[in-house]
Amino acid sequence: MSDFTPTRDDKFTFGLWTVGQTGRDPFGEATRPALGAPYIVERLAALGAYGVNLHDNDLVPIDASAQERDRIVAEFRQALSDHGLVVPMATTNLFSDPAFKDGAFTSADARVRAYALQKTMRSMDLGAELGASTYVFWGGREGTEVDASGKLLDALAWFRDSLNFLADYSDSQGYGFRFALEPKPNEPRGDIFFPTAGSMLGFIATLDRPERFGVNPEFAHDTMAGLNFTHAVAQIIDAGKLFHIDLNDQKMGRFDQDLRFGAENLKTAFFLVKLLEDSGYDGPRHFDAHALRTEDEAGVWAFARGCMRTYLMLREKARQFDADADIRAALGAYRVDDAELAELTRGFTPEKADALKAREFDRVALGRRGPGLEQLDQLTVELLLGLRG
Ligand code: GLT
Ligand code: MN
Ligand code: MN
Repeated sequence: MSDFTPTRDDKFTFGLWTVGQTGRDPFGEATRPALGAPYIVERLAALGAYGVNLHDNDLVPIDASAQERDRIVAEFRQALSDHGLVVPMATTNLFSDPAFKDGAFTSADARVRAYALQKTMRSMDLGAELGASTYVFWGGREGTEVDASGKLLDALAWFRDSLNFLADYSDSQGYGFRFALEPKPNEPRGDIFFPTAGSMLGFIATLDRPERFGVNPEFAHDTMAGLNFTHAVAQIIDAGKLFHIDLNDQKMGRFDQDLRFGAENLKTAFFLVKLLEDSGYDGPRHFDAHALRTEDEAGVWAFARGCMRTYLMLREKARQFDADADIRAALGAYRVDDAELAELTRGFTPEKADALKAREFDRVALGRRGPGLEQLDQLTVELLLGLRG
């Protein structure tokens, strides 16, 4: 039995911006010092992480000279190779600079849209140089407060044009990126375009090369809006579009809290881990979260260790769930299989339709059956509380 210490094989990753977060929020200044990127690499490696992800400006300041950029990147690459970490994912900061205050790819100003493309191409160059294979787009500023702007349909078209352009850029450079689009309903904009996984999936189908694009769902983003994150991830997996995932936690209906994984909704986290493991998803488990503002540096590493330990503990619980005889019996009783009906209802033929229409069902008996879900759920709670052997 594991002692829940992660190894590289668990593929846990953190963004430079996550453990590097200094506690700044809209109401208060930083509460802990910034950490250098090479130091973050060293500490994450010691904790058993697999990789580190970044925005361009997490590593290279937006106004750095070419020489400064090359020096910073060389030092970072040295740290990665010294400590055996990889960079599986890269992304662009298209939200912090005032130039992007009314959107990047969806700005009403053609100059901002062009600058966003330029910045993203340069950031893709950096990601490719660091070996990243996944490229995330989180459109934090792609939205509105004022729909009198009248740009809703234009914004969708501008966003599509930009992604098509960048997919072709990736091909022209031989980067081979898989792009992962990250939905969020609001914050920092009043309303962000593409608020849910389903809206991203619908949009991806309209791109020139939809096979290059998938989704990067985030636990907190669906939970903020009162949605069931595990259901969203199931739909993304079903569509073959789970290219990356952001794990964290969140109270429903609040500002984006980015809490430690499992800190708030343990049962949902359990079913999410079970779904990921059962599905065979083999990409990074990325923690897009940060330590509470109350914490010092020790609290940051306790946070990072906690994210990974909780994932591993829930993975162990998922194995126990599958092996538990009472749970297996409850699940067996819940599902009713019928080979003849399965044949009749799969693959339309006029004969099957006629046979089905002629079939007698005991509707009242169907409605009378108790599926045993209360018992199944209680067994799950007891398992999670460690009270089932
Ligand atoms: C920012 C945001 C996240 C995104 C990151 C990638 S940046 O922290 O809150 O959800 O995944 O751009
Ligand atoms: Mn995220
Ligand atoms: Mn978030």
